[in-house]
Amino acid sequence: MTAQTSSPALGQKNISIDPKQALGWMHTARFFTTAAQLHQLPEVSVPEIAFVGRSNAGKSTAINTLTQQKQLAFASKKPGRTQHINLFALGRQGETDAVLADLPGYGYAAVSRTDKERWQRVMLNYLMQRPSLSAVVLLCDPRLGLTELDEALLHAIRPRVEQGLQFLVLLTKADKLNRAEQAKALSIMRLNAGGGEVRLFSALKKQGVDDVAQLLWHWCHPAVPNNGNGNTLEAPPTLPPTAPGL
Ligand SMILES: Nc1nc2c(ncn2[C@@H]2O[C@H](COP(=O)(O)OP(=O)(O)OP(=O)(O)O)[C@@H](O)[C@H]2O)c(=O)[nH]1
Ligand SMILES: [Mg+2]
Repeated sequence: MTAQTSSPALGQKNISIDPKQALGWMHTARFFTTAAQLHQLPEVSVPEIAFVGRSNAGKSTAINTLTQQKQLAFASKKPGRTQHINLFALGRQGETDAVLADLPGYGYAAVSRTDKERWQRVMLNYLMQRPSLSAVVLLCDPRLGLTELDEALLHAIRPRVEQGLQFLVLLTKADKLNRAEQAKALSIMRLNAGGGEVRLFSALKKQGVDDVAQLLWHWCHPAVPNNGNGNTLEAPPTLPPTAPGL
């Protein structure tokens, strides 16, 4: 499905899941809930992966591409399309084992200053306090690079990354770059990503899709290295089940 191969780091950490299985798991995504305020979000007992980034970076499109669903998340040419935190459940019905969160983008010029500041506060509180948050996917259009708000976000999550929060920078719309520009964007971002993963991604060309699906699967199913028989075991979810419907 994609031009990219799995990263060596992924292979070293885990016995790599088959890309088809990872994509099958992503395809189980269904709408779970939506909230305008942090306190309206239900607690969840499974790993939550947040898609964040400036407005129009391609967050909703990336969710639709990874889940192979056309309209799960609202994507639009018009910036500011996503205005709530939307949660999607993953795993077979009744066996939710992860949640994806599509967040409104920041930096959209037409939004009033008060609304911008309110949203930035909500997002930073979400990133710093949400107990189930296990991974952050920061989407960045490599033609624009990291903005001041992206940098502020990276700074805000750093303590949680040090405590084990997984982190991926997705360089979106890679179809707009030639091969040399892609390689350059990748190496620049690797220097800035502070130890997080970095991948090129194109919803249009389906670039990076297999690799990212595998990475997210592994993050949500951390393998216990050895059970004594040379096999890997699935670790149970880290949080007790509390959320209704999960
Ligand atoms: N060429 C190209 N365009 C893309 C790609 N991904 C997204 N887009 C386009 O970028 C625009 C914005 O995409 P969205 O997914 O709505 O972006 P968003 O980050 O969710 O935006 P907000 O909800 O406003 O924060 C749409 O016109 C998409 O079609 C891609 O991989 N390649
Ligand atoms: Mg969106």
